[in-house]
Amino acid sequence: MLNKDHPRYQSLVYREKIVEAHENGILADSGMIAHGRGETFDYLIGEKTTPNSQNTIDVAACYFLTRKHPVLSVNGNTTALVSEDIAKLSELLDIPVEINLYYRTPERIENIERVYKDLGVKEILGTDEDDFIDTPNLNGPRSPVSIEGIKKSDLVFIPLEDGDRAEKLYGLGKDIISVDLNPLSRTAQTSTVTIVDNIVRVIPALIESVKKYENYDKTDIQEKIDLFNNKTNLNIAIKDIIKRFE
Ligand code: PTJ
Repeated sequence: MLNKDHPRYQSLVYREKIVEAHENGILADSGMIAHGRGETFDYLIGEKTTPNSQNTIDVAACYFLTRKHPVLSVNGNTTALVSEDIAKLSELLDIPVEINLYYRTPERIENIERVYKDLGVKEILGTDEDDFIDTPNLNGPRSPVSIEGIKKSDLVFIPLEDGDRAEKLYGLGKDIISVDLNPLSRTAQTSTVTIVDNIVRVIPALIESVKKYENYDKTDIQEKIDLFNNKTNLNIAIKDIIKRFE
């Protein structure tokens, strides 16, 4: 029953998806708070992909194209907002989707697994049938990771979550690509590549970018990676916000 003329129509559509995912046992209760946090930062960045974010998305695409075992780690919020695009990205790159939840319950795992199964994802990891191993120095329900997935991976894509896991996985020598609208969060600050943008814009843009860069020469792809510096990227993201209000 949403009015398409409403000035914040898109934002209301995503809120509805969030509410629906909560009703369907996909989204954690706190997922609503996390979404509201994200909305605030999205408002500050202007609710669009900046040139700096587009460049970071291109760098992320280059990482995906050069690593042997990338994994897409998903939680409730990511599933609520962009499950279809995650399934497309998983197919395009032929890489697994691993469910990793902060508020892990068998019911939520089952509900999220069903979403990706219905979308035809070939390899879904992190379910209760998996063989797990703990992430060193990380406590809590996010610590166990699939031996075939995140444990084996050299690149983990972690959209939208809190910081300690990104830090610990990075410490294990893995490259971390995160998507976080808050450029100051611990996840943002400890990742190899931080895309400061809304996940709903990032995944479609990332799919396009992978399609573009897969035709590039390996040396050009490596050069794109080598020229990137995440600290500079985050500083530009913060300056982009300040510039909007000067
Ligand atoms: O599904 P679970 O059980 O794994 O729980 C997931 C949540 C999101 C509840 C949990 O990871 C959490 O509490 O996260 P935080 O600490 O609220 O962090 C979420 C981060 O994502 C914040 O920095 C938000 O600004 C950011 N964020 C929220 N929505 C979006 C976003 N970033 C990109 N796109 C969004 N749509």
